[in-house]
Amino acid sequence: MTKRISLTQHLIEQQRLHNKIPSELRLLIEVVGRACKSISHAVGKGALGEVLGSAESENVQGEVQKKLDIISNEILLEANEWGGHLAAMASEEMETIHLIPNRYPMGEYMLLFDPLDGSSNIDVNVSIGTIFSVLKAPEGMGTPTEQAFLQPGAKQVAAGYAVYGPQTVLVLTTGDGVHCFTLDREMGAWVLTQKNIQIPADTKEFAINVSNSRHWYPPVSRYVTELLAGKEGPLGKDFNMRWVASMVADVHRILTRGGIFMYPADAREPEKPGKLRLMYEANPMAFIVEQAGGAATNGQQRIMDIQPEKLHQRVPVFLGSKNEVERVTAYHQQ
Ligand code: AHM
Ligand code: MG
Repeated sequence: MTKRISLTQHLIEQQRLHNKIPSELRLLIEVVGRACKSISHAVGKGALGEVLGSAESENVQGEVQKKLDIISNEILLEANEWGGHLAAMASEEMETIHLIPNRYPMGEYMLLFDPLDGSSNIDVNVSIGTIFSVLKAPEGMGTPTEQAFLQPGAKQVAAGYAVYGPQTVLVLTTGDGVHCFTLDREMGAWVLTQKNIQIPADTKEFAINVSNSRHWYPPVSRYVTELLAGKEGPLGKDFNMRWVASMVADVHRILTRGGIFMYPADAREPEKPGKLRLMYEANPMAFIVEQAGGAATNGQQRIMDIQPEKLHQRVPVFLGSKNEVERVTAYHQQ
């Protein structure tokens, strides 16, 4: 049997090699990993745990919250409050930032998360996940403010996601490649199952919600028309299409076999560019995708270079196999 490497061992060895995972950051990643195990457990219970269905409340984006959205948010908050590694947290499910209670020490990191991504898939038993991003608190910050969080994605020190699917996996980067861990459900342990994941630069697979096509702007319409034209069209090859409607699952497929994922802005509500949120969806996924050799843009520029203006700001997203992301980005720039 090949030797199993746990998340802890992997993090310690990475620290020895690259000196980028100080013990507080390691604690943070392990605590998030533990919280993801709890979320995976709650998700896995489904109807038996009475966790399905709506919570009859709305989040700051005006979306109806599911019971599991709230449970997952609580799990991540509780797990991360007491360790002394965090200065503050922010979540898709909370309007304002969450400060560390006074009874606990404050650390130097800031954690952002989408506790349960792909909410529309919870009740239908399709893959969902958790996305997280880690920033450093600005020096001499004092009491954390929303302003302290508004750093471009290039400043992330770690990012990752968990997918709760047929297997539960945790995908992680601290800026030295992308590594994947599979949850051994009997042992309750994260086991390293893939190192240095690379996204192929070319692909024959795309992901976009085509039901919005009548609202698309011309560069996206042009690009998707070319994809659909297949071998006979200007791209000269046939493309397949997949859309899970859970970004975590769509990105995980792209990390596994390549592809391009798009959630563009469209003409419906120009003040809301796209659906996905910059700080806890697009930035962490962009960091992971770039670390795996792919690209991530908003159609105009690298996602990780965008200076955030608001915690819950939305952003158009094009990410995945480099050559296709560059093509659709060039169509926007023309
Ligand atoms: P959520 O965070 O409320 O679950 O919304 C984000 C999700 C993404 O995971 C997914 O790519 C997208 O919404 C799907 O949107 P649509 O239902 O428009 O296809
Ligand atoms: Mg989400």
